[in-house]
Amino acid sequence: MTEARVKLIVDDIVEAVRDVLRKHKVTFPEYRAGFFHLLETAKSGEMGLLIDMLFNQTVCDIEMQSREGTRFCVEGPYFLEGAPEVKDAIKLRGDYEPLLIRGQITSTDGSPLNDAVVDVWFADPDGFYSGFEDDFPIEYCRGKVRTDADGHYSVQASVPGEYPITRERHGPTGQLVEMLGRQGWRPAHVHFKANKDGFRSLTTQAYFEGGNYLDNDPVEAVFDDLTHATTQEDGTRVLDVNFTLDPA
Ligand code: MBD
Ligand code: FE
Repeated sequence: MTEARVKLIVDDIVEAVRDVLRKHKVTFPEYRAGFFHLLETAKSGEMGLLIDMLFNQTVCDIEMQSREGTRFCVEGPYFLEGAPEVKDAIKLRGDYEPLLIRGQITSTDGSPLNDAVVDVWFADPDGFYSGFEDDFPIEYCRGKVRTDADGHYSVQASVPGEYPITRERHGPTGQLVEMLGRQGWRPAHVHFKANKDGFRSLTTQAYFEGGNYLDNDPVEAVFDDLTHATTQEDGTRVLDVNFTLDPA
């Protein structure tokens, strides 16, 4: 990002916030209340959560104006660069229901993409992400899988829990969600980030047809084209998710 671009955008953010302060004749005590709320959010380690909840989907919408293929969707605050490469199975935790996640990655022209690398990450059944909790190392509930010669990938995972942005789990952010009159639970979802040389990186999510909170996601990141029915195969639940990558 260039310095000129930082100046352009930050100047406009500051001006937009000042406009709101003037519009609502914000008092000094109100200003301080907001100030301390943001400080508390930072102290609780929830700054990423707050910012992504409010703004990540907007940036994804902008991204979609200039790309083809699978919808780009919220990355959220819980992606980690260092997830292990996995062959067939991701390490799992808790009282989980197995979920086989598989699919094919193709280019916008329909050709299968071999050796594409897909980061897959999801919450455990209790709605926790690995790498963000003590005793929940990043080898769990996340991994990098690679497509074969026909562009297929397949990995054993677990059905993710719904994710609470609630007062009980997240103090300041959950409180804000309540004050805004929203409900705080994210629907169950799986995150993906697909990379292949010569193609634009794709970050997206998959949701489960018939799941809770699909109509009132606090992050506003649910779309029909990202919502999938699962099937049952040899007693295991299967989520088929194909991705179409946009040539760079
Ligand atoms: C999540 O699990 C998530 O994916 C986002 C975008 C925000 C909060 C929690
Ligand atoms: Fe998530």
